[in-house]
Amino acid sequence: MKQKSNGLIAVYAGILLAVAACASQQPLVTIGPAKGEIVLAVKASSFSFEPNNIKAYRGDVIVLKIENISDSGHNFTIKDPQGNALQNVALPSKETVTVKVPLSEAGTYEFYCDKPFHSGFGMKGQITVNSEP
Ligand SMILES: [Cu+2]
Repeated sequence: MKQKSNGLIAVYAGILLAVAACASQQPLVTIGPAKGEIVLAVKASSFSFEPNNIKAYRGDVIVLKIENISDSGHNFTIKDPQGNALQNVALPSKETVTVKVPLSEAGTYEFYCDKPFHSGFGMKGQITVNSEP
């Protein structure tokens, strides 16, 4: 009985480590300033967006071409720095969806998949928007 529960703890620890690894922040990708639209290709998979750590500039419009390379349906939700949802779009399996987001203010725009548990598994990221350089 005691041995059994120890094994269970080891399994949970392994899952936690795997989730922590998935959720790790990727290298920073800087785009702009462009004084206009900037197209950025993003890959969605189970459970990540790549890139997920983006730096951009106020006044630009980021045009995300999000390709869901996984066999599962996902979602892309992005919020402005105040936490208001700007976009909430479905990402069907093996399809590419275009999402346009005007970056009208400086601050952090968080994005994530709104399916249950997916953001907790690492399916999230942010666009840090700076004032013009
Ligand atoms: Cu998802």
